Amino acid sequence: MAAPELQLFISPGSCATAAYALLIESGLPFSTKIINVFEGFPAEALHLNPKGRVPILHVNGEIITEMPAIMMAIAQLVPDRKFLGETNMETIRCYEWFSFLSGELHTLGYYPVFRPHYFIDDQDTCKELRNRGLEKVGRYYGMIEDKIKGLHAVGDGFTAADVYLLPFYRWGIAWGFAMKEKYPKYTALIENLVQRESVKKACEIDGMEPLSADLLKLPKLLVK
Ligand SMILES: N[C@@H](CCC(=O)N[C@@H](CS)C(=O)NCC(=O)O)C(=O)O
Repeated sequence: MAAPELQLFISPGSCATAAYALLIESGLPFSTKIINVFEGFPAEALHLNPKGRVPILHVNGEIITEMPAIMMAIAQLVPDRKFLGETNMETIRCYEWFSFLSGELHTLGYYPVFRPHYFIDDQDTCKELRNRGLEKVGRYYGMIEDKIKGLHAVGDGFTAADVYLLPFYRWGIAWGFAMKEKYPKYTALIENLVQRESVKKACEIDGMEPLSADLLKLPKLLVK
C-alpha cells in the first residue's frame, strides 16, 4: 500500500508539538510547515484553517484540524502502534484526556492566560483575566496530578495522551508554576516522555531543551 501523503502545520512552542511528536513517533514520512502563531494566527494563513489554529494535518488531501481528531488520524495510520491504547476502555480514557486537555485546560485555562485580549480590550481587565486563567490552570494541574497513576496517562504503555500532556507541562514551567515540587507524578511522566527520540526531535524546532523555562521567550528568538 502506498504511504499516505502527510503534511503537518505547526508553530514552535505551541500545542502542535504534541501532534508533531506523535507523527515522528509513527515513523511515517511527512513534511512540516511552520505558521508562527505567537502574535496570533496570521490572516494570510486563514485559508488553511478558518478557525485560525494550529495544528493542521493534511492526509491524502483531507484537511484535519483539532488535536483530538489529529491524534486519532495519526493513530489510525499506524494501528499496530496502539497510540490510542490496547483496549476499548483505554481508547475511551485517551479521549477523556483529549477532551479535558483541549476543552478545559487549553481553552478555559490557557486562552485567558495567553490571549486575554481575545475576550476583552481593557488592559487592567486583561491582567485580571490572565490571573484568573492562571488560577484555573493550577487547579487543572492538580486534577492531572490526581489522575496520573504511573509513568503513562493511560494503561502501562505510551499513548497519544502522554504526548498531549507535554505542551501544557512546558507552559507550566514557562509561566512559573513549581511543576516538579507540586506535581511529582506529572513530572515523572514528562521526564520519562522526553527521553523518547520523537519528543526530543519535535522540541528541536523551538531551539531549546524540551523542558526549558525560556519557552515563552521564543517570539523574540524567531524571525517572522
Ligand atoms: N481546539 C484547537 C486549539 C488549538 C490552538 O488553540 N492552537 C493554538 C496554538 S497552541 C493556536 O493556533 N493559536 C492561535 C491564536 O491564538 O490565534 C485544538 O485542540 O487543536
